Amino acid sequence: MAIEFKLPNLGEGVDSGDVVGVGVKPGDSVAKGQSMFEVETNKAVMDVPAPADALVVAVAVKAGDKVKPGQVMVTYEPAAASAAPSAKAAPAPAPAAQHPAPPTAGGPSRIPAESAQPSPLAATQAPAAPASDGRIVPASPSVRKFARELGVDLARVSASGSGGRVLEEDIKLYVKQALGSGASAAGPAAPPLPDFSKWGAVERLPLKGVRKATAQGMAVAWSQSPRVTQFDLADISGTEEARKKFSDSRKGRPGKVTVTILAIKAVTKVLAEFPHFASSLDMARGEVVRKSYRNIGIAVDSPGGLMVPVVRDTDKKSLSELAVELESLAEKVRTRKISLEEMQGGVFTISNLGGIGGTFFTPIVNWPEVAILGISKARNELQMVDGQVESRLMLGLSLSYDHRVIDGADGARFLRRVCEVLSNPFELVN
Ligand code: CAO
Repeated sequence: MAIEFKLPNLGEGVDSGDVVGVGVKPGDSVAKGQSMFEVETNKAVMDVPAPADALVVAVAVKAGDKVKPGQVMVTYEPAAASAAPSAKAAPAPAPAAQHPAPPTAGGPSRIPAESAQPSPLAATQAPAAPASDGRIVPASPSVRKFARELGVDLARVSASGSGGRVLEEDIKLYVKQALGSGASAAGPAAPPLPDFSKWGAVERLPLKGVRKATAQGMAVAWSQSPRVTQFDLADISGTEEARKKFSDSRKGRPGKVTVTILAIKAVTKVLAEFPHFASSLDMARGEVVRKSYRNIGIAVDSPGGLMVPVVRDTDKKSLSELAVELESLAEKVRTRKISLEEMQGGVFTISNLGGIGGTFFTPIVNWPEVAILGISKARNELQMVDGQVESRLMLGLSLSYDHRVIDGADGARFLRRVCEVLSNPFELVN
């Protein structure tokens, strides 16, 4: 009996992807776990593995197709049913022609898409359809029906019932919140564009992958977070001297302690004094969600686009441990090996453009966080110190924050403290 294999869950918040590689054709034998497709989502390229030893009967998608979880990818017969001999390994999917060349010889990141529960094979006759993230969300049949009628994905609803059950009130709250947010993920509809070709030649490039995710994420962040940006200057002359000495003493060892690492330390320290900067606002419930863990996202520029991997437990790590972790995460971003999990769970973000230049900028809060620190290039400036003009190394800092949660005075105090900590090597390591 032929079985339809449907695309499993692609990860939290990922509702579609582009097929960039097809590694099977009708008549192929595949082994369980063997990669059949490569699907590029807004975060990474994922392998879609075979769910069982099987004989491929038909392939329902081709390179370039947009696919969604639950969509039929192949029809197959289980190896036993088709009396196929033990499946042999087929070649890995060839990247489609339009897939951009990977930045390194290692190739694009391949993250196996997790199987939907209870099993992707049960897709045609699943008793209770799993939520979009593949989980079976506990809810009564009437609540399920209610969600279906409103087109609500249960996986996205915060459950307040016992044992994680979603209640009807939870769905109403979710809908209220969604309506309250006004704009769609891509922002409010913009007026139609003029016909640019009237003025000269134009080229239209598809908006996809990381670029598309960035466009959507920024529109959400911009519309959701009424923000203010505060600027300040940190005198890092002494710290930079200490950093250089420390770096020289560690030459050749992994984990370079850079300005970004010092900023992670400083922000972590100041978050302990201003815990509401590590929160999120739940307007629907009328609550501020305060997080006591300290995971800091770092904006990383890469050929694949801007990504924000998260350095974990920054309050428990030394400068060199943070440096080793950031080096590894930045490398994974640049070689497209970063996983979704490694880009989730941040409470605050740092964006350092100092390697490129500029004085100040206005970073966009990485919603649902409430604050982000932008770092510009440190430069020598003449400053008055104890009545004398001196050349000091000054680092331009820009703190954007969500004014619904943070008042201007606290924004200024927070940033001043970051400057103080960054200016004093003893405060940094204490
Ligand atoms: N001012 C002066 N010097 C700086 C600096 C700054 N703001 N930031 C870094 N430097 C120094 C470092 O201390 C290091 O000095 P040494 O060579 O003397 O040790 C040198 O520049 C190289 O640093 P780096 O850039 O390799 O490492 P980093 O840890 O500072 O930064 C990372 C890592 C991942 C943040 C960076 O490589 C990057 O991708 N930056 C871009 C972030 C971005 O795109 N932001 C925009 C987001 S919004 O569109």
